[in-house]
Amino acid sequence: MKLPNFGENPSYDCWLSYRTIKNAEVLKEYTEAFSGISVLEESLVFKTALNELKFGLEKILGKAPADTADSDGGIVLGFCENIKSLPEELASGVEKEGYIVRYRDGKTIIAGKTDRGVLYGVFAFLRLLQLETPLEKINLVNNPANMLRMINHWDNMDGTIERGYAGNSIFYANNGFIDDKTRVRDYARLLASIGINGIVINNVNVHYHETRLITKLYLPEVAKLADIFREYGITVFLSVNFASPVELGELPTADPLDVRVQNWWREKAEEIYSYIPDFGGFLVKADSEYRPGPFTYGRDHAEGANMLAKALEPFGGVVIWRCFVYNCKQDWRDRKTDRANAAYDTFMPLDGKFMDNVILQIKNGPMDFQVREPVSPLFGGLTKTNQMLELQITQEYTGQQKHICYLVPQWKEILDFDTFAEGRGSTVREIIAGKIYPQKYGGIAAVSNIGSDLNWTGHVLAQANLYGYGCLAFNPDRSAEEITEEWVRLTFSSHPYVVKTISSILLKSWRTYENYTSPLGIGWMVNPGHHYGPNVDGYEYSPWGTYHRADCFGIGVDRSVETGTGFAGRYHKENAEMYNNIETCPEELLLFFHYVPYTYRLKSGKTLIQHIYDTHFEGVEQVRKFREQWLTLKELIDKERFEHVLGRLEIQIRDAIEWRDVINSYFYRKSGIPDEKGRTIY
Ligand code: GCW
Repeated sequence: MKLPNFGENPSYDCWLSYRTIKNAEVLKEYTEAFSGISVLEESLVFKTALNELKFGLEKILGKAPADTADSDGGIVLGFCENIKSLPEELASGVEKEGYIVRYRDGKTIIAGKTDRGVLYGVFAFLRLLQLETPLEKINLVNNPANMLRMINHWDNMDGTIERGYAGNSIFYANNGFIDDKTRVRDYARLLASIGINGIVINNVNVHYHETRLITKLYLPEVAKLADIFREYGITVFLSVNFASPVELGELPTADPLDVRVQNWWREKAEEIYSYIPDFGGFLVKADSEYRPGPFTYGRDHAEGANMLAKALEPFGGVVIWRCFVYNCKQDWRDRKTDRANAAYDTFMPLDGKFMDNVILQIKNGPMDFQVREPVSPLFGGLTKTNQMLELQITQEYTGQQKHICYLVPQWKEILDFDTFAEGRGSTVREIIAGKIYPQKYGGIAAVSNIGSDLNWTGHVLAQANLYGYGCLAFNPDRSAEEITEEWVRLTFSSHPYVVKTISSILLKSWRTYENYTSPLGIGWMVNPGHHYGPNVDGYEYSPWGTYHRADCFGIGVDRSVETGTGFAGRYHKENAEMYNNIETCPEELLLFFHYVPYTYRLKSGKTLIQHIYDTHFEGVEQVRKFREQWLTLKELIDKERFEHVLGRLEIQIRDAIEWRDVINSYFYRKSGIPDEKGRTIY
């Protein structure tokens, strides 16, 4: 397949389309103001920054800038300390990887403390131009809130992507690496433009071939990828198999306390760093969903993680250790064991036992990326351990990029969630940024939603999830509305009607998806294996409704302290009391925390069963409305993306109807209570 160059295909360009400014006045003003560039430093990333700046300016202004900026009309690109005209009080506000972009009296400064900062500054500057920002408003100081802003790939070397909905891997095919790296470079560019600074390039489920990524068979190839990402200020990490020494046939054990194992990993680290001197470190999924781990040897997760951390320490590498640990073989008759408790109960006793180059990566909720979950109580629970938040951009349980489900509003809620760990204001975003408890490393990671599809994300509107993730990772204070509007303007156009219409669809889409799928925090209810489509008892680890516990009287899981699994009690007092009590529990999580009779009256005055029926009917109507709204954009956006989204909406309507009917009929049969409105429930 011949790839388009940037600027040739709007689906491929994503938010970097760089359309030439049509407004003659603005164009004239900009052309005068940004006629030349001078560069004060030299480095790999600086070179990228300069190239990006030239490329973007030429597209947006329709004219290449000159290589000088001696007089007015110049852009100066450099480190803060080397730019004499930059007032000290401004320069001192810029932190590592932050930037300043400022137009003043005919001169523009794009500066940072590091070359990554300058690169981010360039992309921010180009965004401001694309948004036709008045010159006097070109004045930004931005520092990333999170130290690590990562993307995790669940790519396998056979070219498939676990939970990938946008084609195949752009890194691998046929158990090897793809030679043509054009796509990788374009991807690095997209990621750098939103401030991503780390990438894990293989699946956390490390199979036969990927186990060999850390051997000389593949390290030269990994190094080639690292070379490309490095140009864009992105550090490469690998997921590793905890049992590597055994699976590579080199040792009889992978016991972390065995000296042979420790030495093996130390030598392995040395070997990896000889290929990739700035290698980031390992991501590890251990003792989870049949992956090997320290439990095999009677060791705990701190012992496992620290062994790897010790090996990486001399080289400045880190171990990112996932907390997604639970027993997938739970007996359905066992009503006390609760998967929601698993990560908390495994890791809380280990708080403070990890080395300082270990970071625990915690999924946002205690279960698994459902459309609605409470925040994991490990946030605010752990006080002496580096921690990172893990989100899922790929829409495993949220419509698999066939449905529009814009997740930025969900992520905002998670980041803004107050744990009360140190009183009011102990939000998740403050915790992962290391502001509540000091931590050497911290930040945020998310599972990628991109693949080899020409439009990257399968559904064009799913590009907004990747964009929004990057924005929030850099600056979680930004509002969902602002990010959304910006994305639409960069990606489609600044036409007010287009901006209003697409933003409105995106911002309503999460709630809409929730309406026709899973009510009030109950989750799951999907087909086994691929997790698409409605099946109330279907999820593979939840036979006979282990996770929803619906019977003829009611539905929901009692997670209260007194009569339930006790999960509600894992939170700090304010939240524990709120969740524990059915009266104060937020309704959107009611069934997550409580078993509730179908006849229970919600705050709306409706019974629970009527609420289930109504929201499912409503969800379908909302998707139909999305389609109507989309149709009005026909003359205002390009044909290709118009038709594409329309096609996806048709699928979404069809599947939303199926969801509605399967869920409603299931609960009608269980409860025996008819719909008050007399609608047909199949
Ligand atoms: O949600 C589950 C997914 C698995 C995934 C696992 C995890 C990579 O269904 O496909 O494995 O989570 O996060 O490890």
